[in-house]
Amino acid sequence: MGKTIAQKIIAAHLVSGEMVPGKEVALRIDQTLTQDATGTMAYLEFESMGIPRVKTEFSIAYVDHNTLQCGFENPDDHLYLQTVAAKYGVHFSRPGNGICHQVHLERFGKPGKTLIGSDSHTPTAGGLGMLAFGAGGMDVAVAMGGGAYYITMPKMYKVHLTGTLPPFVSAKDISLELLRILSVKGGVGAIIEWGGPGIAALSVPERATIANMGTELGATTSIFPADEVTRAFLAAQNREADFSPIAPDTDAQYDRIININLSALKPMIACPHNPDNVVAAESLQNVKVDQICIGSCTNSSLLDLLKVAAILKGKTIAPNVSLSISPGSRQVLTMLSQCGALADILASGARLLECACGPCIGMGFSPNSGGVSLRTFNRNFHGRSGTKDAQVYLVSPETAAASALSGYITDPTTLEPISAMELPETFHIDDSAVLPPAEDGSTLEVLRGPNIKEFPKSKAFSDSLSAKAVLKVGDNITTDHIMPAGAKILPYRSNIPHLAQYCFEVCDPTFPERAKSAGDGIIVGGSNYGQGSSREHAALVPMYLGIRCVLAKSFARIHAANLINAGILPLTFENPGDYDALQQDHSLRITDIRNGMTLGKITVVDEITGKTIPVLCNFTPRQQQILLKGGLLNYTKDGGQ
Ligand code: MIC
Ligand code: SF4
Repeated sequence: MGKTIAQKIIAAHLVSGEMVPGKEVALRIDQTLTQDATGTMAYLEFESMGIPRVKTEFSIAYVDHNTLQCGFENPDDHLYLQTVAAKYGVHFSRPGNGICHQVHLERFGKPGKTLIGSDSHTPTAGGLGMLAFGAGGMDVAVAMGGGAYYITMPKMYKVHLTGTLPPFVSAKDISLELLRILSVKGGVGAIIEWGGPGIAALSVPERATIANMGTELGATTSIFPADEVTRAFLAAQNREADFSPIAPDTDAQYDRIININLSALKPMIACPHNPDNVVAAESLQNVKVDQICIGSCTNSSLLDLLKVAAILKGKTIAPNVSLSISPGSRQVLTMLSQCGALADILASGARLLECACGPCIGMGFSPNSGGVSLRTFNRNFHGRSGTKDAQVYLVSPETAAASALSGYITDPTTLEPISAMELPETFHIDDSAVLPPAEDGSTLEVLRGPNIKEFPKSKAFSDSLSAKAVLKVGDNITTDHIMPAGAKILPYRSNIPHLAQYCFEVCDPTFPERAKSAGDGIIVGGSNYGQGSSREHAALVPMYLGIRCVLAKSFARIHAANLINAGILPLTFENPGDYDALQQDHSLRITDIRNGMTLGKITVVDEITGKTIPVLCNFTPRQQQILLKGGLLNYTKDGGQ
């Protein structure tokens, strides 16, 4: 039987396991990336493994999330990352060089290779035909040490594109349309491959936008073929040598095929507070807008910003709108300024922000109280912008620019036509902000500021556990609910005790105190618990607060892996109805844990009602060992592979 693109790359990197959906496979990882907000933990974990140098083909540490430097914490973290990278063989992308996913696409991603990154949007590199996964920092640390990356073998979905995009309709609208069709849970357990005649007209940055937003579908990853479009992009980046073609076999089998006719697509918009709350932009024409942000790893490429500049050229933004532009990389910013497009953007009244994540993760530029913010980003979770009652909508750069001019949500297809945009034949290449590691780092000192605290200690499991259900939450709880980010909190990503004060702040600010005083605790969650980011802090902080188990209707992939890595038991209700009966503050008893793990079924007793709650688990033998040792770090230190 023929293979899909992903199956070909998995087969070429298979260390162990069977390529059967639902079974565990271990993959050899060629490249790793980290960003600063998850990177400090990842390198602390790597250091504790005692390995002198990374063993990957290429590893890189980006600084892009937290570049505000409101105190010593950030710059200290940057210095730690720069020195730890130099010592252990990791390249270092300096603050200001750009957003990890955009820079990786431009300069380092390679078709047919594997990449894991401590950021959930690492699949952006799938736009180049690379098999790229978001992972927790500990998994990245293990991969840097030469260890395999373990995933559950996914199902294969195909999105078949036909037709051509109408003017002012773009890649973001394709992503939003797929979110409308599939929902934020629709990609769970699957790799999404893109194909069909419609992809030929999509450039690599447009493909990257689409692969980026596969994360919002819950997909394991997304991937495009590497074809002549990919070759041309790599050649324009002066790295044609990195090109190798990859395509599915003609008789490749897919578990599901979704057809989208690009010619019939309209500008789409995701309404507050979930990326799948999607309608056509034309249906919201009368909504007044306070703020518009253009940028993020989803839509900050040169092509995106050239289109924005063409729409804004010679015009002024509406007085009620505050518009920010964050170019994705120094390359994008330089080229925008060289061709004069930057001047057009600035003349319209836009505010230029750094080449970094910025407002996407609440690092400045928060909306006003109750403000309506239109963003070209990928997430509009409640509170993520830094303003709790803001109404955040997700749109394409075209819709953002059109709305900036009118002050209302505006369907860009109502605008005067602009000339078609093409990618340049050569990009401006300057890698001077990427520092290569030392040839021999053995004598180099790693600089650690006082904000870098010790890694929290986890507990190994005994055979039973009595613990209180300290918190009960609903469906689609994101890692932004569990461990918020934003300008006030992000500087403390290397300081778990400090971060702990903010755990679940959006849902219940009393949680940290209650969890600490409860001793051992359990969180009860609904479906898709832990969707969103890859931040392992959403597992490490609850672990620090005494959480031993999360009992939920279902889990998001990366978060479930992070819970196991932190030594927290993720258990699933066998009867989702039991979720309704289980009350916060009830004491629960879990027995016969070892045996239950091997059987895949554990019993939980509600000690208040006496009710028995059957729960399911599906741990591989390796995951059972990790949990019994109290987490991946203990397991790895004890020689586990
Ligand atoms: C995000 O978009 O939520 C982040 C911030 O990039 C996270 C990583 C983090 O929390 O540091 C992600 O997507 O993994
Ligand atoms: Fe940065 Fe936002 Fe992309 Fe996360 S989603 S990597 S915060 S730009």
